[in-house]
Amino acid sequence: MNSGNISIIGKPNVGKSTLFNSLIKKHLAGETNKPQTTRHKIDGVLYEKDTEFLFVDTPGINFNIRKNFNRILNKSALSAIYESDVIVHVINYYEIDSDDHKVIENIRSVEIPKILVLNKVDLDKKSVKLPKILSSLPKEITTIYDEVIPISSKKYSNISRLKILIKKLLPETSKPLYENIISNKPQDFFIAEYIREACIKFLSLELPYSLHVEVNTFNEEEELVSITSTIFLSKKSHLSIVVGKGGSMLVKISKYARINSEKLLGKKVFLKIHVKYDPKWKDTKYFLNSYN
Ligand SMILES: Nc1nc2c(ncn2[C@@H]2O[C@H](COP(=O)(O)OP(=O)(O)OP(=O)(O)O)[C@@H](O)[C@H]2O)c(=O)[nH]1
Ligand SMILES: [Mg+2]
Repeated sequence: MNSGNISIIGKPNVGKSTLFNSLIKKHLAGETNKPQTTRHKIDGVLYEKDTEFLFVDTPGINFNIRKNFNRILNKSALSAIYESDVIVHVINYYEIDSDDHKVIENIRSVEIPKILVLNKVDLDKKSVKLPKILSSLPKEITTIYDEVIPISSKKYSNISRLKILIKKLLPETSKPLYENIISNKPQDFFIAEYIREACIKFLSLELPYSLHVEVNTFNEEEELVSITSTIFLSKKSHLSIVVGKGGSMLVKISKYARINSEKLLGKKVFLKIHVKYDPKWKDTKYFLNSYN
């Protein structure tokens, strides 16, 4: 059989998490139209016939490294590259800009098989642009990659073909490495991520980057999982925005997170969310330990 780690990398917002979720056929990673949605490496295991894929979604590599936080995210993404057996580099199909080139510079001399994925081809409604783009890809780029493939993560097109290409590049192993698990991340990590994803989806752009979510208690019974969690905010004025008129925003966030949690856990979920003002959440042990 073939088995190994596949890192999914690229600049922010190109669709890495959407691709990751499409590959593993589960909603594990947050997908939104705002950059820097992913903050942690997230792994997901897929078993298919005689292949075991361990896909790793990573934070978008961001070259505005004046911000300390971006530096932490980049370190997390770049470390995934070195731990992988295959690198999947995702770009928007319609452009290779300077930020994509910077990612290319980071992987150019890494001796691990690489696939260039041109994502979002569904936007090319009449299929006019793609053939031109494929035929005009510069040689200095295509020679870096073992394979180049256009896909649409959102519409699931060419995903099976991508899996075949990955499989060919994975090492052979005598037995499975990750028997019977969905992910190496604990279940409460995903619950916190669903809440954060809902915040990014439903709240204004700058607010989600100034918040953090922790799961405080997680009690699993036979038919019900009871979870309490806290959203930490850096600004006092954000409290009323997150809670909303008569609590309406918090109800919306809670509903989104609960539905996704129930799908993941396969049980009814009771989810209680507290909201707290704490400008120092980036210094908390819980947050910092999450990068170890
Ligand atoms: N039309 C189209 N949109 C897509 C496709 N894949 C992803 N998107 C959209 O692109 C946006 C970004 O998707 P994400 O999966 O969150 O991107 P990401 O690269 O993980 O972003 P970061 O985690 O912020 O680095 C979302 O609005 C997705 O719905 C696709 O194949 N087609
Ligand atoms: Mg992402």
